[in-house]
Amino acid sequence: MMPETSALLVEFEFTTLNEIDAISNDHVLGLHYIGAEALSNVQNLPTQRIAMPILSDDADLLYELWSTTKSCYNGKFQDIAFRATDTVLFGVLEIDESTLGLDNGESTLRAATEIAYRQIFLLLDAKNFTHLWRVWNYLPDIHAEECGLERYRQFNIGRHHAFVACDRSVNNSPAASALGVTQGVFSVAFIAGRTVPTRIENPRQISAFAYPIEYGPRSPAFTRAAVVANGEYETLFISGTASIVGHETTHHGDVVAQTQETIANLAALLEQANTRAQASVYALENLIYRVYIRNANDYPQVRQVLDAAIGNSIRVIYVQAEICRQDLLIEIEALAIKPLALDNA
Ligand code: 3EB
Repeated sequence: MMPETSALLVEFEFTTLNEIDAISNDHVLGLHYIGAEALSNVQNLPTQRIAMPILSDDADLLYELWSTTKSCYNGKFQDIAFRATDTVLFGVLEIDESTLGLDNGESTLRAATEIAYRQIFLLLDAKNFTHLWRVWNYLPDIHAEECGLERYRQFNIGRHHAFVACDRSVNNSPAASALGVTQGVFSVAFIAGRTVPTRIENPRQISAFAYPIEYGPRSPAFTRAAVVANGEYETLFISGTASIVGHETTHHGDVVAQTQETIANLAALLEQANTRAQASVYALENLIYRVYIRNANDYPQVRQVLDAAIGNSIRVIYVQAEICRQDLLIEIEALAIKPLALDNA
């Protein structure tokens, strides 16, 4: 007999499509729409438009769909468009900073970020999706100065304030990425659920939420990776990972060495996840990757390093993006979705 399980079952699927006609599937939660010209919304689905040039030659535009094994319902809450089942919620919000009309000389990105995260936490509290699992942040003009501080740092202040204001500890942050975009407005996409994620930190790095003040007055609220059980599947979300050891950027100006160091950091996270599972569940060869490269010219070299270290049959897309620290040339995020082994087989 199968044990009685609660109704909290959901299984993710993740598909990359080069073309999309009509998504008639009510199991789709939402999507990431990626490419230099990814400027339109896709049907009525929560869509995070990521206007970044794709460097690999798979396609000029890609659609990364998040779906589940259950039917989803649609919702709107303030600036958030979301879709959800009874156990998982995918939401997207965009804030056009030029519409905020601040008159107090405050950083518009800091204000927009605080608004965005307050809305997210309000929605999650109201719907009892207590746990934020994974967040993607895309910031226009990430390196520009605003009110005497780089906008990425202003973003960190706004995010930190919202966590504190909404009684969320930054030590319990979600997995995340934060990248610069050259087109489009500030956007945040997120996945939340009712189950507690297991947060994984990297022993080679200081936790981002504990970075020293030299990286900004408020530390970045994210964890290095998170594992969530969802129904018959377990999902590993690996945050944007870079060539950082301790809290310092390593290999300045050397994209090959930065890529190798980044892969060493990814491997360290997998080791933590496998130790926790007491089994070799995760391997570099089996992850799905998004690779952000600052200088498009570096793409062939970066690709060579990944091919040599991980193999050339991995699922990966390469995009050109600004990375939050000016001395970082590359950042890699990853994902794994594993069926849970049946204990009673
Ligand atoms: C780092 O390790 C690189 O601010 O949410 C990676 C992933 C980075 C997420 C964020 C920042 C963020 O500090 C930068």
